[in-house]
Amino acid sequence: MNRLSIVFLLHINIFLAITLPPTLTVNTNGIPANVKPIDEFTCKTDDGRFEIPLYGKYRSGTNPCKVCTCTATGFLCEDQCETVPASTSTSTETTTTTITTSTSSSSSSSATSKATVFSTASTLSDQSIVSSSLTTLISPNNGGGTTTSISSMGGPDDDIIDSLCARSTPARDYAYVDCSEVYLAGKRTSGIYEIWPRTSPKSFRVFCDMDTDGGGWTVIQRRGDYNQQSNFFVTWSSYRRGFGDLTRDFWLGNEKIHTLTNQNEYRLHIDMEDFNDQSRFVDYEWFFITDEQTKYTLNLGRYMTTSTGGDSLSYNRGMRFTTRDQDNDQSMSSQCAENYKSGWWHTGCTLANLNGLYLRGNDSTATGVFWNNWLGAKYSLKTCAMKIRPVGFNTEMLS
Ligand SMILES: [Ca+2]
Repeated sequence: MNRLSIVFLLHINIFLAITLPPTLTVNTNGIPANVKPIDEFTCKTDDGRFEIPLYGKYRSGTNPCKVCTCTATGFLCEDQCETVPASTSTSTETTTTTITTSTSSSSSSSATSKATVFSTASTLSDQSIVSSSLTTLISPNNGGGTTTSISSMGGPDDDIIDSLCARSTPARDYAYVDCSEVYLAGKRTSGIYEIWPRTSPKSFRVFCDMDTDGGGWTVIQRRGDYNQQSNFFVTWSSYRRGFGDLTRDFWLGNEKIHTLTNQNEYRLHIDMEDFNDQSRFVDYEWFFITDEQTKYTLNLGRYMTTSTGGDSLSYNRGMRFTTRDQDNDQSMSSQCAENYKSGWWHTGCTLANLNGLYLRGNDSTATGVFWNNWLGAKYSLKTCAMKIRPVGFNTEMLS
């Protein structure tokens, strides 16, 4: 061994002496502690159903306000429903608008709204959380999300993971359960916002209509005369997940619509336009869809007589969702989704086909975007949008 080698080994020994602990810690079971790879460290939830990796987050199904982070010493939980001063909230919001008046009343309205909404939490099942993949909750390496930067919905669920960890700071910005709460928090510009329905295991982006009839609408579907058209004649899994572009035409996704419409009582509003600058709207007193197990069945209140477009949706009441690859309709002889080129709550088959082909006006095939009781089944509309808002929204605004 030459002199150089001896010097080298001496340095290595000095280095190891400095960097390594003198002894390995051993726990009471005789197993060396701290040897478990960090990516295998987990925290088990109280109910024993889930193991959450280190730094992963878990949202309680029984207390939606409680969000827990797995740490080396167990879950560290925080109440994300705390109301922070409105000024703090708006200062961090990238899409904050011109509303500057009555921040205190806005804040209290929001709190009132949330208290009302949460009072129904105990009636909700944990099923939606169980049925969702909790592994998607885990995202120790992600960065912060924004409310406006990403609108595409067609990709994997990964694109909405980012927002989960971002939610913890500041909590209030990501605590809105729908667009009505976004509105009540003072954000009055239509656009894309982050929401987190109470029974959803993760947040996601939606388009909020803050202009129609007082605003606060969460848009669940939209069609329009865009150069680039999304394909609505797609499969069950696409309708479940959602597709399209929130800034253009899209279907929000049956799973998201399910979690949204089961956290509160929602009104359904549909706006429509033809190619002659005529427009109509319809309202249904309430609206929700069931879970995937029961095929996202359409539950629909009465048609409101103040509507102008005619009642073309009551015919589909109580129907299961049908897509090109899953026939849940009432017709024994035909596949309604195939016949009408849409995913819809087909009966046998339908008077409304808002997810049909985008055919621009008259078409003889009755496969377009139609609302039969306005322009018939052989006129494909220029625009339509389906949107929901809590039934008590106006009352809350006045209180
Ligand atoms: Ca059939």
